[in-house]
Amino acid sequence: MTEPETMQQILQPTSDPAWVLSVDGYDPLRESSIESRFAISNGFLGIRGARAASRGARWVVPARTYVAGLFDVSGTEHQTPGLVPAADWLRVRFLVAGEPLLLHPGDVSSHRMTLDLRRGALLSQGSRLKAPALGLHARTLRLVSLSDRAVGLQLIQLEVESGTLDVTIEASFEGVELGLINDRLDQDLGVWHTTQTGKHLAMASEPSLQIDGRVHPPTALGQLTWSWSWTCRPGQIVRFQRFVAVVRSDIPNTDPGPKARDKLRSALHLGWSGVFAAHESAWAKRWHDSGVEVDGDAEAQRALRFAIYHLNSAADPGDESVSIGACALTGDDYHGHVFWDTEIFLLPFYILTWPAAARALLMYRFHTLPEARAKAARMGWRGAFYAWESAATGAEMTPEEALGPDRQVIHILCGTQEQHISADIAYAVWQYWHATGDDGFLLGAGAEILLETARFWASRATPEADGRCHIRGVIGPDEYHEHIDDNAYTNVMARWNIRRALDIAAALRERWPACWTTLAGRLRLDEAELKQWRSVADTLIDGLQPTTGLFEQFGGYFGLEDIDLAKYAGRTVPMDVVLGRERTQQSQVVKQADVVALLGLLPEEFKGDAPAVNFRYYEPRCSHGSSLSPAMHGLVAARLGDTEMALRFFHRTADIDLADTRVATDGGIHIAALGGIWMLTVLGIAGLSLRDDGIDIDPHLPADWHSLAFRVQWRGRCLKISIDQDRQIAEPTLEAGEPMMFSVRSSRHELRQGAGLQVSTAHP
Ligand code: IFM
Repeated sequence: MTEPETMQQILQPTSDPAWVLSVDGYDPLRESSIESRFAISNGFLGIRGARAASRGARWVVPARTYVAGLFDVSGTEHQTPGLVPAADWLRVRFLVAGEPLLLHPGDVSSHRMTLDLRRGALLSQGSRLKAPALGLHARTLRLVSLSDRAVGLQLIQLEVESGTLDVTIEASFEGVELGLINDRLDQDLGVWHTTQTGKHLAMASEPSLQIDGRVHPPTALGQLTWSWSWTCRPGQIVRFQRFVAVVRSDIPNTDPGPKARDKLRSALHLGWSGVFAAHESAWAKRWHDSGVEVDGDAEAQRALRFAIYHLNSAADPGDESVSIGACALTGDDYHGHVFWDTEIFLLPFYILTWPAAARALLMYRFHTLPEARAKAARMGWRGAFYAWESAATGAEMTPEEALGPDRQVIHILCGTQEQHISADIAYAVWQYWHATGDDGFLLGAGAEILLETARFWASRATPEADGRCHIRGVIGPDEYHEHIDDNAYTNVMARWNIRRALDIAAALRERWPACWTTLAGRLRLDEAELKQWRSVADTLIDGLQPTTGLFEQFGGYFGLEDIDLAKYAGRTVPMDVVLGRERTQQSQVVKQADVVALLGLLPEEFKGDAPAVNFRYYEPRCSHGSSLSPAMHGLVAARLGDTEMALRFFHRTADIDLADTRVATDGGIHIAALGGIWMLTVLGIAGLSLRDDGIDIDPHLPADWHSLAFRVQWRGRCLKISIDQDRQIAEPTLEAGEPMMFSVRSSRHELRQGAGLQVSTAHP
């Protein structure tokens, strides 16, 4: 932004429909899902898209505000520690002649709420608030700054259309007593702490009001409350602006209040236009680095924009003490807990478009290693067994029980049996290092994660009479089958984890011997143990049937009841509800990509025609009972060249959060599915894979996609890749960094800055 924009301009959403998501009117049944979808976030602060006009006595309904890492046990509702919402700092009440303005459905019929994906802002406009003798036209904007993540901004502009009346605007915080314990409430600052986790939160705020360009001082002040009274007249333009600065401290007995005030002061110094400009340019940089352009399929383009918007909103490269929960900062579902979703479905996006964010997410796993070690030790194993559900410290957060659809208590075994999480984290560590060449990370953190997770597997797998090692009593990604033996996904990922750890041990010894001596000494790792790891990896059973090339999902799977899922097409509930838990467990019905996920992550483990053989076997048996599932299937279908099926899975994934039919969005968006859309597109449809000396693509564009273009970062280089289906060429451009290799399948080329390259994508 070169010229400072006027507030009028900023309150105007972009007119390009490809960059916005809009909703008109008010439908109480859809409100919760809209709030999730229209959430704004910067990875530190997340605010649900509660609309600016409600039917209640308040003008602004409470907008749940989440602060990354603010975990606590919240009251009596449930004892699982979860994210506790902070106070809603956006509250505004409008009083006409002393009475709160009540809105009725008809009053907000012209109301339009718009999520501006390009600028990362939520806008509303067109509300005609009609009190008995007053007509107002309102426009609003809210954002949480991507430039300074502590800062939020709210703007409201009112145009008085009719009526001369005494009015009051009251700005306050809602929920100051909710969830957190109040340390102090000053006029402009609140400080709270959590009940059990020793965290502190401070929120400092300053609103102001201008009438026809002149500052109107508050007529009354209270604790985090400001009000302005005046006589409103037709033609008046009233502008309200509010800044908030939020600071979390994880150090017990500290007061983050002064820091929040400092942050607020800096924001006030910049002013709303300065805050907006910095935020907008931070978003422009993210879109430059991570945007994906599809020509020829507007719906797919919209789905990608929406996905990339939320992915960019979810991460904070500046905070290594937090990771991204299953719903990011957009809702209460899963209590803000972190699952394998982050490493397997989100990290590919961050590694290739935002390495600093990827690094911070992996450092969170490094900082939570002590809890992972403690969990392994508690269960009688060695090394690091990460929490299936992780929060602030990395301690296991998976609830032990839940109520099933029939109100029966179900014992949840994932916290002890869904062990593949340790290999998933090791996988992401390796992918990050391989893609970025960040040796500092490897030496300071990554190697230790790889070694400790490998040590876990080597202690977890048991040699048996058949001369093979087995891993019994686990749950794979397909959570319908519990307490199973030798899950192919788990075992092959575990074997891969051990082998990569051995590679790293060898690399450290050769290239960084002093570092190896220190690390091996600290971990008490000797040659005999490395030898035992090698033997476990070499003898670990993997379920591969040499005659067919099929991996058996787990021991005994092929003997289970084979149910034709096509007969259940059109069902509205998950398959385990249709069949009941017991029958599902005795069947081959799969909840989500399991062997297919293995194929997506480690295609090199599938030789010859095994990729197609396994996909054809497992795809019809998958009921997609998890939002993670369709994208992984789409990725594999695309790589296998089944572009139509890939596109069907693309749209199915996009519908999870964008279609109005999915009530499950009420509790937050499904960030893994959104990461999956990017993976499906870049790793599947473009067929991007990383080599030791560069990047390879193998494109399979859907018929309507004339072209596909995106950027990736690889070992300090920035690369733009455009694939033109009509001309059957790929045009890679090296925008920054040293020469590298670029291949379309087996056609290899050196890529240099400033030297254009066109490579045929035609299949022979
Ligand atoms: O991690 C997933 C799991 O694979 C299926 N149930 C939901 C979790 C959170 O998204």
